This record gives sequence, structure tokens and C-alpha cells, in this order.
Amino acid sequence: MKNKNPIYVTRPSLPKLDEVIPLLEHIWATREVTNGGRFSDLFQYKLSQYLNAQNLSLYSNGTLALYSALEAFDLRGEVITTPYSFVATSSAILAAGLKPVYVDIEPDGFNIDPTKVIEAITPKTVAILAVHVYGVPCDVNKLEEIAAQYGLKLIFDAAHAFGAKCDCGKLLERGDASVLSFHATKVLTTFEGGTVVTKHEDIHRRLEEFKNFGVQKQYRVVNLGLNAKLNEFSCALGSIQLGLVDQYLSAREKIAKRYASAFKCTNGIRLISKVLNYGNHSYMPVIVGDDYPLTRDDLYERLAHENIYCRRYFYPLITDLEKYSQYTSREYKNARSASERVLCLPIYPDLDKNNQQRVIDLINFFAEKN
Ligand code: T4K
Repeated sequence: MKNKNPIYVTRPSLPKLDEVIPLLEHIWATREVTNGGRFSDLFQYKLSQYLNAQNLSLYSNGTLALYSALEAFDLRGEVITTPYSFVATSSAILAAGLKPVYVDIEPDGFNIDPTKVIEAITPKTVAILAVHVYGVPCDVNKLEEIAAQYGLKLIFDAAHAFGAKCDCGKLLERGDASVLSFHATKVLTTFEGGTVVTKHEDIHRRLEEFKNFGVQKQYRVVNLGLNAKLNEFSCALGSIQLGLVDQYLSAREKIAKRYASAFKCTNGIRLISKVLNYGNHSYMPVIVGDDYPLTRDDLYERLAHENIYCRRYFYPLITDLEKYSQYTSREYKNARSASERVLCLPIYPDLDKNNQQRVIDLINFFAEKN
């Protein structure tokens, strides 16, 4: 079975180059490359329509968008968050001068556990930063209830959650703000990029200023700002991507379903029903259990040896990273178990049946032969 072309955990979904060229020609002709030009307006408009969201700010990446969202609420104190995420969730908290307080994730999924959030609230708590991990919505109803009861801001890191389904209404307008990423590895990519959606008009205005050096009108600068604008090329690409993203999402769903049926009878490979039923299939996490003949790490290595490059999202836990370990204050049993057992398999719209079958066959082969 030793082979062949590499298979990565993800590949960016892109439009045909022919569709992009006319937009590039326009950018070349007008020399309008950044600072909110025609394509910025177009992408913003189309994205608002697609997401059915009124107040939406385009950003140069998800990390700066997250950081800016925290800054916009002018918070000082502790933010309750999850150790089971990409480090960017926590770096945004530290960059905003806030202290992360980590709590465990739910036992039957990968999102923050609302009951653990309540236990961690102190007089210094000012916000909850929850992550819709792998594009599976958090328990937003419960988190909103907690935020309202304790007077906390509720911000969602929705970096993975473009197109995620939710029986809770408009997912991105829940809580006080939601942040999406348009990185190369995300469902909709503008190469780099991100956006903040909020129901608060004043916060939206602040976010628009913040990404442009804090400039209000005519170089009036009252508040802090940075440069976090999304350039015209990314906006042009994003406006095309929005016409394709439903196809991307349904292609991902088909691939996820194929994995689910292929591993139904595989000892030791477990899929999480929440991910299959409520996620946007941005990631394909499987749990490598004790009854699989290889450990998660051995499976990861064996697949890599066959040119299949999975990812151990999220290992190590953020709280095990040197910079963040000082903020560890409790045990994270469920997060630790997920971190040690989850392997994210290749999933992206261009993953063809043959290549997916290669991944499936190897995992099943190791299950039988070891
Ligand atoms: N919050 C959460 C919960 C996040 O997961 C992230 C980012 C953020 C916030 C911050 O959003 P951004 O600031 O990024 O907008 C990746 C990404 O760099 C990162 O965006 C992402 N989360 C994180 C989960 O994963 P790596 O180190 O795994 O990426 P990399 O470069 O190894 O790419 C993985 C695979 O994707 C490669 O093996 C091949 C493929 N790939 C990647 C790139 C960049 C391509 O085919 N083409 C490409 O250009 O971190």
C-alpha cells in the first residue's frame, strides 16, 4: 500500500482561475488594492446577505478579528475559555490584556461545558470566550443564560463555523459577537481573512474604526486602533467564493458520510454524532480508542509514512503550552482525553473518492493487521 500522491488534512477550495481574472484586471486597472474599495463593499454586502447578518466587519484574519472583538467591549479582568482550541483563541485574550481562565469541555463533544463555566465565575470574570469547535455549535442557549445571569459578555470564536447548522436561530448573532476565519484551511477562504458579526451597532462601529487605526472621520482618533483591513484581492475572491460555498459544504457533508459508513464496524474508531449531525464538516475528527490496535499518535505516524497527513487538532492542549501553562488552575479531564485521542482526517471538497478510500482502507487495514 506504500504510495503515491500526498493527501493533506485539508486543501483550500478555490474558484476556477478564469472567474478570478476579470476581478484581478479590475484591481490592476483601478489600482485600488486596499483601504475599503469596491470589492470590500461587494464582499461585505454579499456576506451580510449570505449570513443574514446586519453588522459585520471584515478583517485581515481571524486572530486580529478575535482580539479586536475583545478590545471593542473594553474589558478588564478574567475571561472563561476552553483549553481545547487553536492557540489563537487564547492569544487574543492575552493580547487584549485579559486573563484566561480555562474550564473543561463537555463529555460527549468538544465544546466548553456550561456547567464548568458557572463553577469558574468569580467577581473578576468579565466574559466568556467559547469556541464552536470543528464547526459544531456550542450550547448557546445555556451560555447566553449564564452570561445574562452574571452580567458577562459572551463572545463566540466561530473560526470553524462558517455554514454551521443550529436549531437556535441565527448562530452568528447569538451572544454579543461571533468571529469567523477565512484562512486557507477554512470552509470559505480568502487566503487570509476574518469577520466579526455583532448585534450591537456601537460595537460594530468601534470594530470598523479599530481595524483602520482607530480613525473616525477626517483623521479624528479617539480610541486605540490597529491596521487589520482585508485587502481588495481577498475581498474579490471572497465575493466569488460565496457563490460556491454551498457546493463546498455539501461536498464536505458527502465525504463525512462516507467516513461514517466506512468506520461503522471498525473497532476502536469512533465518530461523534454531534459532529456528523450538527457540524459543517470543516473537520473530520475521529476518536482513536483503546480498542484500536494503534495509539492515536502511532496511527498519525503510520498514515504520514504512507503520505497521508492528518492533524492532531488540538494537541497539545493550550494549557500545556509553555506560554499558557501558568494559567492552569484545574483538571481538564475531557479536554485531555480528546487531545490525546482525536485525529482529524483529510476532508475537503476536492478530496476524490479514490483518495478518501486510501485513507479508509489504511485505517481499516491497521485495525485488522496489528
Ligand atoms: N480560532 C480558532 C478556533 C482557530 O482554529 C483559528 C485558526 C483561529 C481562531 C485563528 O484564525 P486565523 O487567524 O488563522 O484566521 C492551521 C491554521 O493556520 C489556522 O488558521 C487554524 N485555526 C488552525 C486550526 O490550523 P496548521 O499549522 O495546521 O496549518 P498548516 O499550514 O499546517 O495547514 C494544514 C494543511 O492545509 C497543510 O498540510 C496543507 C493545507 N494547506 C495549508 C495552507 C496554509 C494548503 O493546502 N494550502 C495552504 O496555503 O494551522
